[in-house]
Amino acid sequence: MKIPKSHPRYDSLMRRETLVRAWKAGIVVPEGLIAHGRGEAFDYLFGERTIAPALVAERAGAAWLLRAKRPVLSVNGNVAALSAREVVRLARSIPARIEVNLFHRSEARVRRIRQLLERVGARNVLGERPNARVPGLESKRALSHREGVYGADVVLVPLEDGDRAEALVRMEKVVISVDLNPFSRTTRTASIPVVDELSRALLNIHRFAQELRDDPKEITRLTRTYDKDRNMAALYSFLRLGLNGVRATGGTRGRRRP
Ligand code: PTJ
Repeated sequence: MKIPKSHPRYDSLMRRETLVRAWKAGIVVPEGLIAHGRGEAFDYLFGERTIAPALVAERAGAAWLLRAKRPVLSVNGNVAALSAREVVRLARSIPARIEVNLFHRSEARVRRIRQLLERVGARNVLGERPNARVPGLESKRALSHREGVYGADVVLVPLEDGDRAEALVRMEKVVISVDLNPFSRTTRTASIPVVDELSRALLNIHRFAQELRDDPKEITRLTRTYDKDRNMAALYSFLRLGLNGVRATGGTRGRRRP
């Protein structure tokens, strides 16, 4: 389908088209399309923009990734389809390993996602032939690499399921999630929950990493001062204010119409 550039929600519609194409190519699972719809609904509530508390979490996330000894970015089907280039760029700038780690795992899909990442410049992507299991997880999400998610000290988990986020926190890793659902188990469990749309979040984390890389004092300050509870409280009040604004104005102020 050709989407006119003039459409007020062009970016969002393009993301949907990209995901459908990736589903046809065997990168995304049908469940990934459902997950995306859930994310879109929350993004709409936030006005389809990055809100201030998300920026705070993104900056803290960048600082933790830069400070890490073994940082790892975890990639699933949706993340590969929507943001392969951004993942590779972020991995290079930290630098961090990339591991393909799937909930609906099949070896063929891990291989296809690894190849997609390599086509946009990734090297030594982990995922095939896993050599470790995250303890306490029944799902195939547990399959991982000692040089990857299993051995990481800081791990970025975009569009995660709550079970693995919990298991990784139990392993005492710093878990940075990206999930538009402010109430999901992942968001509630992660050490640094980023409640923002995936592509915007990755761009912002990359930008902050570039800014911070030569500023070790600021990196230390950010890792010491980030306060998850305060950040989430700010996020919930943004959400409340946004909803009150919708009630007061009939839903159009500051928002793009569908
Ligand atoms: O590729 P696989 O097999 O690993 O499967 C990937 C999915 C996403 C299907 C799997 O991890 C899954 O089932 O995830 P959940 O439990 O549905 O959670 C995904 C979360 O991501 C939901 O809370 C959505 O709100 C959120 N989400 C979806 N799209 C975006 C998003 N958050 C930010 N940006 C998005 N574009």
